[in-house]
Amino acid sequence: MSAQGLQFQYWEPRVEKMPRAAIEELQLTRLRAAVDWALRTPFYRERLGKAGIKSGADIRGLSDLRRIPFTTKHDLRDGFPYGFLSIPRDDVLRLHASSGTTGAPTTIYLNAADIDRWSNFVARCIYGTGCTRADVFQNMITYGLFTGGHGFHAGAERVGMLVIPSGPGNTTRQFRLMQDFGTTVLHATPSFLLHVESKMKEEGIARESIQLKKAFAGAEPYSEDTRRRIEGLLHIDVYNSYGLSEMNGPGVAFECQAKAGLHLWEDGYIGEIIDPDTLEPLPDGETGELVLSCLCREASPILRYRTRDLSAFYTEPCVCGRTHRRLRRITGRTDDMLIISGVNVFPSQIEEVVMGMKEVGNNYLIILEKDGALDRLIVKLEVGPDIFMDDARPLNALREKIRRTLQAMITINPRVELVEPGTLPVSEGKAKRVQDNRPRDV
Ligand code: DLL
Repeated sequence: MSAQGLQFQYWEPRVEKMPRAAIEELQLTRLRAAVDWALRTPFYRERLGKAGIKSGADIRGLSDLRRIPFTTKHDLRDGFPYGFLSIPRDDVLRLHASSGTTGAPTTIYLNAADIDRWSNFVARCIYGTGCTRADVFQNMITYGLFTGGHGFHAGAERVGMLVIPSGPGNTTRQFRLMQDFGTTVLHATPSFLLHVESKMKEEGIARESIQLKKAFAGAEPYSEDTRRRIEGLLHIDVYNSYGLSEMNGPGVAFECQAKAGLHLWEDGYIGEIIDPDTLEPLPDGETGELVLSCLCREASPILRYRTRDLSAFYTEPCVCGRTHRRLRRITGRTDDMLIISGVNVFPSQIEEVVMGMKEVGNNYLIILEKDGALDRLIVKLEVGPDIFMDDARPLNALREKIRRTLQAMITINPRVELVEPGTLPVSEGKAKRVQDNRPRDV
């Protein structure tokens, strides 16, 4: 099929172009099964029980979704480590955890069927952008507990691409890999892609020496302007990729070649947009908080998860012919979570570290800036009254101790600045502890 001169290709044409009524029927069947899986977890046994849901059969129609209480990140943390596990531990093959947290991370578990379905969703996303087994895929995103590396790795292998598991960082090595193996597709955060571009200039890498055609960019918010900038600078197509660990990771919603919103894979996820204050559902087209239910995971079923991400559903059909509704680019969040170079950080995590140190005074400030294309985190702290500012050695030791402890907690290396007591601004109302000076992206 072709529109706007594009040749669309489908990984699973029957599913991707399924009539709406059939999608909804499938969702209902899968929701009932998901409720049955959920009822095997301590958390949902209690929550769903209170809502009068004792079995999947109690869900009569999709409108009964609203009878299911919301699940929040707090709930997931409270349920750590096994409150959301629905199968015997011996049947679990892997776990992933939300980035940026070490204390009580939100953990999800996957069995063999879960990994298989997740990989298939990612393959569907990748293939839908026109990739084939002839492509060489350089996965410049973090592996480890983060879902981005492993999720894309598996999806790209399933498409049959040659996968280079480079992970992020070390641009010189990244360029070598691109040149040596003829990389055609990149995966990274949008800020790392911008960084790659400026390093390319700096290191004198000629564009003709690499064969890049496209990139998948996600894990953090970015604007249409940023996308165009990356596309223009690197001469590639950039596709927006949305996902979250609680819903497996990447592969939840993705742009097709029309690049006009992200198709939410509605055979795997049910999406709702709600008013974050009244918690009432909003009609298609209106902006609100995205709530997602996972229909494709047995080991950690999560229903009606409040993502805190702000988006809206586009109502008109997509030129690509896919029937799965499209989400508008995520424009922000309804909570205070910061995304620093793709890593999720709550200001409260930083507070926990700094306020736990007796040498630290009462006031601190979290500053976010751009260092070229990359994010920089600066934590500015007043020292306690017993610390002398003119004694450099203990001051340096303290700075280093705070830096190390923070890095261990949030995985990001901050710049720590110490100032005299009483010098940071004190606000009369609510303390304003975060100064996000990164250019507003949306
Ligand atoms: O960031 C999963 C992922 C990996 C997505 C690779 C895409 C590519 P978390 O670490 O749990 O998971 O962070 C999820 O990141 O709730 C959004 O706030 C934000 N986010 C993810 N993708 C986008 C995007 C992964 N394309 C949180 N645009 C989400 C805007 C995004 N925000």
